[in-house]
Amino acid sequence: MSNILAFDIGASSGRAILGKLIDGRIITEELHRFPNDPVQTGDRLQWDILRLYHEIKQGLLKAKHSGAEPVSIGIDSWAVDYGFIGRDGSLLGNPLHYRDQSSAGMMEKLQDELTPDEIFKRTGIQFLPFNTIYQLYAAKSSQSPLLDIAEHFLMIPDLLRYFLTGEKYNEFSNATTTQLFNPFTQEWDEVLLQHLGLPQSLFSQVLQPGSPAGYLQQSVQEELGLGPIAVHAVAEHDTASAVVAVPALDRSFAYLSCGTWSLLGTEISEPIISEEAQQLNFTNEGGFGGTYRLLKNIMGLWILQECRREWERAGQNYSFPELVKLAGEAPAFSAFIEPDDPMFMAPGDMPARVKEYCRKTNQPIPNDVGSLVRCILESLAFKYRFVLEMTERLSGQQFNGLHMVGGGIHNTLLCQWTANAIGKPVWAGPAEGSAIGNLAVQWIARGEFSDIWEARRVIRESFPMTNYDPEQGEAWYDGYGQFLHVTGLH
Ligand code: ADP
Ligand code: LRH
Repeated sequence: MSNILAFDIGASSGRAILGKLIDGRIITEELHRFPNDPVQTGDRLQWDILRLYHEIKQGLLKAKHSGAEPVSIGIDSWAVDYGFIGRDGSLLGNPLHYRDQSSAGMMEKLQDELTPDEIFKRTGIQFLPFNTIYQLYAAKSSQSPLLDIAEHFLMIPDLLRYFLTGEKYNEFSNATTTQLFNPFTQEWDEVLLQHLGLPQSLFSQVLQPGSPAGYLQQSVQEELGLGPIAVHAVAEHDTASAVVAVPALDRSFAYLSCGTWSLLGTEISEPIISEEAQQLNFTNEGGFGGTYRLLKNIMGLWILQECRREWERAGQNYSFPELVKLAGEAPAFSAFIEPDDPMFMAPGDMPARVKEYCRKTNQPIPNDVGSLVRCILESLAFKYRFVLEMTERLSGQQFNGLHMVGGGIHNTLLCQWTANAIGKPVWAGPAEGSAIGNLAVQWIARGEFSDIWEARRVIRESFPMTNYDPEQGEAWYDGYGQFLHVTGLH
């Protein structure tokens, strides 16, 4: 049976997962896992892109040494970020992290020139301050010298794929997250590009997920001692790959991709670009096979990751399971945060910010680690309910449960609390959703699955799914009222 390889690089870590199809089941093996640590240089926060490329090569070497040279490779990663390629084919500068401060205030500034209505009608994409459109506007506004010499715009997976193959393509699911792609024309939006003063020639052909995207180039083959392995464009936005892997049987389903971010929504066949969608700040990101992902970003486990990092800096090391255990022992419904308050966006002293939020909303201050983690996790669970209800309203569907995928499902307390908060079952799995969705699209491209629904059925049969039924209904119902009151959400 042929082996294929998925590289899935999230904002906190990356992995190389080998996939095999044996007797109609998917067998995966994690060959390589590596941290994705951004680097602060002066006041700039950047991705260590060459280290990530190095780790991809390590993954390829590990595949070779295990005797499992793959016949196909796909790469997915987080969205919105990009690099430029110059005249000589080399990377110009270093990609900025979407949490870098350089695009702060740019969304508002651009909206003084182009109305939000105009931007939303042309793209269907939610307004997030770090969307590529605002990053590029920031580069323009600061007269970045890179813009004078840039010949090609490549997003993170495009760039890593280009290093492997030497071929320059953009990919559909990720391209939509720029807020510069027009889903009606299926092209980069001329009006928006013109307004930013960016030439069309900067942007490349947009490949649909599942398209062939070249082969390992000669120099890479020689360096690694490998053959001309095929590279496929997969659903290269990690959330798009995660949605491919949702093991739903019903065409109408809700999902929560739970990692650094929490992305909650549903899959639709046409973008919903209405006044209501804009007002609720929902997005219509591109998916596999011409589908769209009607969803909303929720700040997610980022807040917990940053707390952990802060405690580590202070010499207190906690693993995620330890933090979850402490949260389980802390008193319930004591204090809440609105996870999407902009104060939680930038890296920094997150425990202090959570306490500050509680102080300014006149709530008890969670002073110990367990109470603080509990405050974050309960607040996330309630925010999931809030966004799930919005998704139902906007899509005109009623969901009888929520599929959860991503590393966050290792947090069994969060899964249970989510079920309690929404008052419906949570079906958790697979944890490596993005990598499995990446593999699935390669198998579809190779004709080994007929379509996404066959892929989803096989994923369901190959990976365990844990059911969480809602508990303590009344307490969580009352808790939700308290959450809405404190956060002012309505
Ligand atoms: P990303 O792809 O965005 O980097 P992942 O999908 O790998 O993120 O999910 C990482 C998150 O999963 C961590 O921030 C952590 O909160 C959670 N997580 C991972 N492993 C565990 C665990 N054993 N127990 C509890 N939570 C976990
Ligand atoms: C999740 C994710 C999300 C984007 C954010 C930048 O990893 O790709 O879908 O909004 O990162």
